[in-house]
Amino acid sequence: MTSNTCILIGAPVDSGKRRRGCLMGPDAYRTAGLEESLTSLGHTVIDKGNVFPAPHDKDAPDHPLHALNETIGWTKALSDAANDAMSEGLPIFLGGDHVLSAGTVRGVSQHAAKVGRPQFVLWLDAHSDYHTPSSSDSGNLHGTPVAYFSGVKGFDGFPDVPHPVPQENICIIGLRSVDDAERAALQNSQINRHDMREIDEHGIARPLAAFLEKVAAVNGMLHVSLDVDFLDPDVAPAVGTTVPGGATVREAHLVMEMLHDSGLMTSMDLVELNPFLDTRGRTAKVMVDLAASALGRRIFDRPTRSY
Ligand code: HAR
Ligand code: MN
Ligand code: MN
Ligand code: MN
Repeated sequence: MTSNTCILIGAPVDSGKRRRGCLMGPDAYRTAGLEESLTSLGHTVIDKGNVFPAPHDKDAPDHPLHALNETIGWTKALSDAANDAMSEGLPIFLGGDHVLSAGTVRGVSQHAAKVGRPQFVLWLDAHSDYHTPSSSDSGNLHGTPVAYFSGVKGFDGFPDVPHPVPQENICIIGLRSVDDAERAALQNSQINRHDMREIDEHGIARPLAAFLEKVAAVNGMLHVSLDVDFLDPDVAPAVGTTVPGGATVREAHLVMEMLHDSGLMTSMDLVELNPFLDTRGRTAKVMVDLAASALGRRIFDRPTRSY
């Protein structure tokens, strides 16, 4: 196994929705032993502590977009942190809610452009998070990062996106809660999207293997964004937006194991963990185990196979 320098970056973002608690996520991952798990796999681990949002105006409580200014502050700070960390190792962003990926993906894409490689994103989520601020009914910006980093217009006040991730370089797996506006926009896009029905019918390995081949063919950089609600709430209850019918623990591990075998993952987000809703840390532990599988934990070595 190749060993990495893993850069842990706490992103206690809680501004992307109204229900509070994701700000405790980074410490829950630390408490669940993420650093120790990765170290035991032979990696060098550097915990950089937590990021803080860039200075921003106070948010008006009655604004239709919840905590817009704070979210813009996070996007700026995390984009810089991500861009910097990419030259030091493999950053793992400890969320925080999913709006943090507006910043992290913007930052890693800037780095990819600098080194002249295409950026890809694997989005593991029950939701597509493809709203614009104006199409969102909830006003919760954690439902918007995919639109932001792929260059959709309408993110007034946010930093511009000089290197948007091309639609065909994005793959969403796990979908089972997509709003009408998102469905229409996705159907008009080149984004690769796989709902739970497809996974039920064909398994999870097939769409993932096809996507990884595309990344490998062009020596792409791969950012993986793992939302807790990708998993079934029976096994990962600590999330504000539970949607029944999610990935099993084994399906999620297979994704992580295949990612590791591919050697393609260059950065990762762990998002939407709300420790306030957890039972005895079980969701934090599942997420730590998944991150460990993505970084090489295995029972036995096995020959490469095709799907
Ligand atoms: N689509 C819904 C909205 O925009 C729910 C979005 C929920 N997003 C997350 N992350 N929990 O995937 O409000
Ligand atoms: Mn603030
Ligand atoms: Mn999400
Ligand atoms: Mn989600």
